[in-house]
Amino acid sequence: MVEQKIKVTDPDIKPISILRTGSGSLPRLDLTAHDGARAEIYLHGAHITSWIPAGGEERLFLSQASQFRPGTPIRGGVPVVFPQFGTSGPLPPHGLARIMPWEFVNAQPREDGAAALFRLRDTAESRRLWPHAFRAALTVTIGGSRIEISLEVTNTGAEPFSFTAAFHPYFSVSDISQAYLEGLGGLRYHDAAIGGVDRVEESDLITFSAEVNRVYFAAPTETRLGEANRFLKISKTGFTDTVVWYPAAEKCAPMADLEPDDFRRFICVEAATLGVPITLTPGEIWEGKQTLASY
Ligand code: TA6
Repeated sequence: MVEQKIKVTDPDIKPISILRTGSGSLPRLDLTAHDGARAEIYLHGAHITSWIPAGGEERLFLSQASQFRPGTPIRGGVPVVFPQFGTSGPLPPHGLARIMPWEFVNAQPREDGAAALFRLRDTAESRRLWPHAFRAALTVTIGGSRIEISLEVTNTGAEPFSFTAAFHPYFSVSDISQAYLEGLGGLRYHDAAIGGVDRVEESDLITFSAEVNRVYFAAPTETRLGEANRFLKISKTGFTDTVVWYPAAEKCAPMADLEPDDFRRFICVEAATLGVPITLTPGEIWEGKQTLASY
């Protein structure tokens, strides 16, 4: 395992980031804040695979059966979805960002934690699949009980383009049958699990027994994921919608990069913009954020 200490702005401050060789020999940044909050981020996809709040425990699910291979998405953590959500267009499912190698720009101590910046630009290969010039920047900021994940997309070309995007976090749960999600009551949603119908959410408290695969449109800034003994406040800005995905046993079983009973161990609550795609004119920038606070 190769370890390389990298950019620390103040020599008196202990290193906050180490670039390692992670699973599948892919490069991974290990980021630590002064208060002990930690995150691991693969340059492949700028994919966060671990987040441990200060004094806390792992809050992300990462599949033990995940592949770590160029061109293949990592299963679990926080996939970055861009410029296509799911299979809604001609690109690979959930777009290009999660299967491309990102550049690590720097890591900085912050007053209340630490931040790492990653960048992605269009390449000949990306333009073959999606013929647009873009720059994407992902910033991961950790500290205390929080993590903030920010995606900025710039149109660096001469023509406008449109895209859909999301953060697709897999939250670790100790027991899915005890977990509940609050804050989506009264919203219109599209339900892909039951034949693609549109409905209105009747309950403000969603529990997970059968498959859930829903896009909640014009979703509020905050939702809350509760368990018997812990709680996650999930906030977003810039993204209009919220996607909730729980595969249940039937959809989990055929997935080669999940263990058969992994459906018990995670729930995805995604900050997304898919109802109305984002359009950027040349030079224009869009930013979306998801912030998680663990209690
Ligand atoms: O966000 C929900 C979803 O689009 C589901 O339809 C489900 O397929 C999931 O994401 C995982 O997609 P993936 O391409 O990572 O297998």
